[in-house]
This record gives sequence, C-alpha cells and structure tokens, in this order.
Amino acid sequence: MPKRRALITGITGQDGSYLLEFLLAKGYEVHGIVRRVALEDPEHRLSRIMDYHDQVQLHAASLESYASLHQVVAKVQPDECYHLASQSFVSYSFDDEFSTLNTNINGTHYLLSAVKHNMPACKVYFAGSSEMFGKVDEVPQTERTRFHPRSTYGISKVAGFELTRNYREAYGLHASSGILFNHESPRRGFEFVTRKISSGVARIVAGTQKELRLGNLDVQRDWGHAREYVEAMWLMLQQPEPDDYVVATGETHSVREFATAAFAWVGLDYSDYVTNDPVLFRPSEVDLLLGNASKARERLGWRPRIGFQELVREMVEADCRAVGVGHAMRSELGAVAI
Ligand code: NDP
Ligand code: GDR
Repeated sequence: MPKRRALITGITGQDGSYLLEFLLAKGYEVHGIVRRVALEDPEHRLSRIMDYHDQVQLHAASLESYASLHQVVAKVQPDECYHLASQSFVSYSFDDEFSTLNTNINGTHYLLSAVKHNMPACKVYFAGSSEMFGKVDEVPQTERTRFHPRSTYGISKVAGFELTRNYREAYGLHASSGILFNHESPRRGFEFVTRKISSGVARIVAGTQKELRLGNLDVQRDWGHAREYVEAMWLMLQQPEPDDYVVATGETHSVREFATAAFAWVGLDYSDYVTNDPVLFRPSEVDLLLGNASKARERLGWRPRIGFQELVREMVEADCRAVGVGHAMRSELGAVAI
C-alpha cells in the first residue's frame, strides 16, 4: 500500500515538530511548508526538526502568497493537510494587528482554496484556539460556547474557523477545526509565559539572571502537553465526517501557580524572584480558560495523560539541562522530586 502523504504548514514550530515525529512513526510520507529564509538558515530556523531533516521534504512557501501555497499543494498532492502556521503570539497581535490579520486569515483562506482546487479529497486540519472564546460566556468552554475574542489574534482564529466550516459546508471538504487550549513543552517558544518562566528559572539557578519580569499573574489557563495534542489533530482527520473539537485538560491554573510550581522544582520561592511589570499587561486580557473536551474523549477516544506538575517539571528540567545546571539542581538545591 502506498504511504499516506501529509503536508504540514508551520512544521518548524512547537506543534509542527511533534506532529512530524508522530506522523513519521505512523509511516506517513511527510512534507512541510517553510519560509524561504528557513532553508537559508537551517541551524537556527529548523532547530526543532533538525533530527528529522532527512526524513521530511521541505517546500518554500509563504502564507502571504496564494500562488506559493497553490504550487506546493499541486506538487505534493497530500492526503492530509495540517494547517498550523500562523502569527501565534497573542501579545504581538496588539503591536501589529494588520499583519496578524493578513497572515492568519488570508493564509488560511489561501490554503483552503489551494486544497479545494488541487486536491479536494485531501482532509484538512485547521488550528483553532481557545483564544476564540476570549471573554468567556460560560465555564467550562465547549464547542457550543459563544466566541468573544479579545485580540486580533483571536479574531483571526475565529475567521479561520468560519472559513474552515464554510469550505466544509459549501464545497464538501473534509475540513476540521481543533479548538485547542494552551499546550506547552520544552519546545515552546521563549516568548510564551510557561517557557519564559521555565527558562528564567534555569538561568536564575545558573546565576546568569537575577529576576523574572512577568505581566498579569492572576490569569488562568488550561495547560496541556503539546505532544498529546498533536495526536488529537490526527484523530480528527481519521473520522469519517469532519467536525470541530475542543482539546483541553479540564484543569485550570494561574500564571502564579505555574511560577510557584516551576520555582519549587528547584527549591526556590517564586516571590523572591518574580516582579510584576505593567508593560507586559495586555490591553484586553483573556482572564480564564477552562475546556471541556468530552466530545473529543467520546468521539475520538482522546484524553490527556500528562498532568500539570509533570508538564512543569519536564520544562524546568529541560531548561536546566540546557544551561548545564541539571546536576546542581538535584544535589545542591535539594529539589523536591526529579
Ligand atoms: P509556533 O509559534 O511554535 O509555530 C508557528 C509556525 O508558523 C512556525 O513554524 C512559523 O514559522 C510558522 N509561520 C508563522 N508565520 C508564517 C508565515 N507568514 N509563513 C509561513 N509560516 C509561518 O506555534 P505552535 O506550534 O505553538 O502552534 C501551532 C498553531 O496552533 C498556530 O496556528 C497557533 O496559533 C495554534 N494554536 C497553538 C496553541 C498552543 O498552545 N501552542 C493553542 C491553540 C492554537 P517560522 O519558524 O518561520 O517562524
Ligand atoms: P496565550 O499564551 O496568550 O494564552 O496564547 P501566553 O503564554 O503568551 O500567555 C498566557 C497568559 O499569561 C499572561 N502573562 C504573560 N504572557 C507572556 N507571554 N509573557 C509574560 O511575561 C506574561 N505574564 C503574564 C498573558 O497575559 C496571558 O494571559 C497561547 C498561544 O500559543 C496562542 O497561539 C494559542 O492560541 C493560545 O495559547 C491558546
């Protein structure tokens, strides 16, 4: 039987790298879309997928160019397409609303259109987000909760979600959206709060950083592990019918709790190091996210296994190892459990 062929946009990101590993293990032929600059600077820009560079076929294209996406889809003829690429940093969307909207909305529209014209039987996954719920209407949030996005990032994801639904209803595309809540890992970008905390803890232990400046510590997020969330993406495309699914742990924790747990792993008290910087507060915040993933559990058989403490520990340990303080953490600081 010929190998199934998958195309991933955003393959260089956190989720793209885990999905690549997952699909290779399942025997897929994997293709990825990257920006041209990534091919010129692979050490830096392809760092998350370097271990697999000889098992994946990369194609240069940009979310800003319909022609480039059309060309790649026509050439690859994928059976499954995972659209993960986007300007994904919510904070930055307040600084550059226009490019966030252009990239995220047009990029999704271009890709859907390219699939419709070249490979209408291809199953499509769209990376929707809990940011679409924004100022939440109910707790916990389900697939039926009303959207009230609080940033242009959130607005762009609502538009992508609606485009995906419209391509499903109007053109019969097998197109599904995952409404994924925050998911983290040692591969998370350094700008996101969990990685900022875990890498900050490591530098503080190493003695190269004295304090950690954070914004709003009281916001709450439903944090899972990225490795498990990419499995849910794949499961959605294995269903006979396309649909939309919330993917979440069903537990919520504040940024303060994350910081407390991260510092505690190395035997430190977060309040001795964390300072509050009003500059880091967002003009309109999403205060509380908590997902109900019952539908994904019942229909996809998906459930999260990695808990909050385990996630925090994995991230802190990885960052400590990266700065060479893994052993110090254990022996000199008497960390609670490793
Ligand atoms: P990352 O920020 O780690 O990765 C984003 C990817 O998009 C990178 O590969 C990046 O490429 C690519 N990209 C950005 N802009 C462009 C562009 N103009 N042209 C081509 N590629 C581009 O995100 P995650 O892996 O964390 O998230 C994956 C998707 O899931 C995103 O769409 C995100 O919005 C969404 N999401 C993420 C959640 C999470 O908690 N992680 C939760 C819900 C949704 P490059 O390396 O060149 O910058
Ligand atoms: P988020 O992730 O906006 O939820 O988007 P992020 O980690 O950036 O923020 C989470 C919460 O922490 C608060 N916060 C800080 N955030 C950052 N980045 N830096 C800080 O210093 C800081 N201090 C407090 C934020 O205000 C926010 O409330 C992520 C992305 O992956 C999106 O692409 C995805 O769609 C959503 O998760 C679900």
